[in-house]
Amino acid sequence: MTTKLTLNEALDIVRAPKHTLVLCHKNPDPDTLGSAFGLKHILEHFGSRVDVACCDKPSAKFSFITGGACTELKNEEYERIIAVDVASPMQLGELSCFSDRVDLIIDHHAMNTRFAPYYEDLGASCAEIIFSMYKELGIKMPKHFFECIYAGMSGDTGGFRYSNVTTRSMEYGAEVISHGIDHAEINRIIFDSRTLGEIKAQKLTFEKMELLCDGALAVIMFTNEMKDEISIGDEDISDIVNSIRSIEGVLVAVSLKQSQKDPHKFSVSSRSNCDIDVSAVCVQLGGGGHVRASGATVVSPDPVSAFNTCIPLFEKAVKDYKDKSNG
Ligand SMILES: [Mn+2]
Repeated sequence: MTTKLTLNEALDIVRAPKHTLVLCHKNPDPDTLGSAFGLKHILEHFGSRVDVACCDKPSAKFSFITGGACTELKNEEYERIIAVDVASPMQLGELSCFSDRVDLIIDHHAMNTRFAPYYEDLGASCAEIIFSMYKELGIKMPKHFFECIYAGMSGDTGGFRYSNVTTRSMEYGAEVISHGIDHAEINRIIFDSRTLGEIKAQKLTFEKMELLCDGALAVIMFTNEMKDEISIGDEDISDIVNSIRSIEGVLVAVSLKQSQKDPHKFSVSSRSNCDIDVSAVCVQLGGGGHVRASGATVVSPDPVSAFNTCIPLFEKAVKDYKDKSNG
């Protein structure tokens, strides 16, 4: 049984100066990174020494968030561990060994498994929560803090466009911008800039993807063999599900990515363009997330069996939705 904390209880933890490890979720996106590095500023303000760690290497384009800081786990002893934007121990990937030592979870996922004392708020991004902490604390923060927060807010809302955007998202966004950050440049980096490896991955994705359920379900299985073929790494395919999701007529997009470190592991990312709840499907696969953006990791001997484990569940969800819509 874990404890639900109030904002002030969470802030009491944050205020205590301690040598702290902040953990991000695997496949790091702007929200987990922006929340972690934003929180690092707050913790440092109160005299803590802070390292941020993630099991996967962040894309080079997010160095404006990390400031080039190492996000590999250092061989140090920490007095306190805080997880940000992490819905379950599984989402820590290889750092899940720390899950039973986490002192505080700060998260916005409705499906959070609450594996440690947690402070949650179901806002559009975890960065919104870090920003609400900053507001409550009434402290002064450097410009980089606001860049981190903006990156998280914008990343998880697709540039303040998704259905998760609330009036609070817009109000916070406006307040963050008032600190003189270059929000247009941050959005350009997140949404309009790709590494060459990502472009190559996108090209191969469009060649190899499959359209099922009469074009309503787009699926890409990205194998290690495909990565070798175009000399790219895992960091280049973190976002491929969003490429196929934009195809007209697609209701649900799913990517299955074979891990280079462990070829028997396949990470599933799913996006819904409608009311189909992809998190319900991902829960069946041992994962979870948001209604319209969810993931899981499946263990399978080979790509074909990974496909056969996952895709029929998504097909069923799409078919059920279509049947219901057709009355
Ligand atoms: Mn998030």
